[in-house]
Amino acid sequence: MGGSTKEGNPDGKFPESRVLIIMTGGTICMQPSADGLVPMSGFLELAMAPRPSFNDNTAPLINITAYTKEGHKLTLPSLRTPTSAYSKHIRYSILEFSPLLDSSSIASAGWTDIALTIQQNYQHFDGFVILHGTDSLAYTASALSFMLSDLGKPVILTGSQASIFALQSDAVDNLLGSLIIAGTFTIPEVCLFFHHTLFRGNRTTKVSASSFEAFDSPNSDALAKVTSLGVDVNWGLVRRPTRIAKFNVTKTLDTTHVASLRIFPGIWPQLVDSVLRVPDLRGLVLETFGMGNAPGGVDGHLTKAIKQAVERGIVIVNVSQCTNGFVSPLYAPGTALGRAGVVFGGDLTTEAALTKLSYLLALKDRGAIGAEEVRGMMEKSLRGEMTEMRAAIFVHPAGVIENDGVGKITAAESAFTALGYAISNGDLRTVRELLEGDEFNHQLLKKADYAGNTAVHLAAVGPEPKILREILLRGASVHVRNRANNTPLYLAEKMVASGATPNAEECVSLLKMAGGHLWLGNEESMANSRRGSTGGIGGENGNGNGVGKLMDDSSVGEGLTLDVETPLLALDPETSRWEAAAEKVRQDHDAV
Ligand code: ASN
Repeated sequence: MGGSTKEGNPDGKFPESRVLIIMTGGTICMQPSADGLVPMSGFLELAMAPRPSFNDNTAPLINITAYTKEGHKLTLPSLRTPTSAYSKHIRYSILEFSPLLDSSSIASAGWTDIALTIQQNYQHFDGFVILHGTDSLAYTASALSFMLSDLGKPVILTGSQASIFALQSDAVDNLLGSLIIAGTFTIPEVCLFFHHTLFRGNRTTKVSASSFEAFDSPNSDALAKVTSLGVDVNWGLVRRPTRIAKFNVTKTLDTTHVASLRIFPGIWPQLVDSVLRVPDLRGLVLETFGMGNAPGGVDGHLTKAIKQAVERGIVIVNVSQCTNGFVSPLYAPGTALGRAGVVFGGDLTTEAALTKLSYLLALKDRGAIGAEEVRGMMEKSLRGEMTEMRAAIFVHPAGVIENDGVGKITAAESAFTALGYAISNGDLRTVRELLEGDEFNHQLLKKADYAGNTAVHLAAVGPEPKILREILLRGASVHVRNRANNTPLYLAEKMVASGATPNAEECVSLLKMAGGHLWLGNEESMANSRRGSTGGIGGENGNGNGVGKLMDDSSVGEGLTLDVETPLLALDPETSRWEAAAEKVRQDHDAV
């Protein structure tokens, strides 16, 4: 088994993951014209296909399925990268928007288009890369972070300062880095990748108009760095789910009733008052000095104008003009603003404050939240966009699990082994004990055994659904696939079919509630294999259910193609089990 060569993986050796690139425009795809630089279509053929780092040329150009934002089926040509440092190819396609934009012209309708496109394609891809101009990139990244709730897969925005067609450009590095991260790491966040650095999108701001180091997230460390040794992910910072819920999209933001205003020395209070009296204005981001101060003090005209606006129901959010630091009512002028009813936005960027306000006002419009909740939620972190002021938590020294010092790996390995045994014994108390406490224990949720099974895989086929629930509520991903390419949901469904555990159905429904889905790419792989050329990845290490040698889930096989060693881990492309599984996938898809 697995001896035949499969399309999309001709060497039969390395898995493929699948990424959808959504092209919205920006310098990255621009070419000179009589009117200056303008975006050009045909990026896959013109910019990516000719470059060996984006096209390994060993696999035929196969068509894959994607969907428009309206849900219309598309058949798109795809390419794949050479094998990455993570022993994986990234297969990708590009869905180009029309018209392509200079990002200075993007508005909330564009954010809606991106969000809906992700939603329509969510089940078909491991991750998403959004190509976008840099001018408004931090706004789009912030907006999407609020629009996409209970996200389980990486969404990475990038662009470049120089066109990919220019001789000296940052485009290839930015795009390749984004593609590899999106196809390799289950980072369930809206991120921005630029100049070898992965940022949380809603923490970013554009800091340079021309330098390749164009973005920074001044109040938050990077989520990952690309170095000569590979991608160094700061897993301690990556957000994880805290509830069991499916991925969902808020389709529109209310950007038409918000504004931002930058205070300056000598600003005319009447001017601020006029802005606050713009008909239908509902929210204002006030960029103040330092830690949140504005001229005038308690009895000043400015403070009075602000107080009256708050009384009229306008939400005014105080953010700092400084790139670094936060606002607080420490000084008298800031305290006066607080007493006037201004909401303190902590260390929010203006981009995040404005889009968050637009998001909350849209929720209020739909009746999902009330006016007081808008104010309350502005001061709380919804997507990691602000630092919440609370007691410092103990974080285990970085890298204890991730790094590969021999003794440390042994400690992590034995902890994961213990977790595996507790799961298979249905021992909820021990599972809790093992996962309780510091960051070190939480890292266990990102670990996998030698067959690539994470704690979620093990719990999905274990005897106790309460354990699965516990693990999901602690932030484990339902999307990681084991070395044989299977999600926890797939394994749980197999258990139901075999009637092996009485509780398997509960596991299936829990996983579905948490956004788990079957892998629709299998259908295409199957169609390819029917056409006679096939490809497999190593399920060769799979041992089924056991807890074997420890691996990091970042290097777990997430490929599209399957190989066989053990029943639960893989399907045989040459038998009818393929057909049965694909039929099941199709039925599931229809039911969605
Ligand atoms: N004006 C361009 C844009 O934002 C700038 C860039 O992408 N570097 O679309």
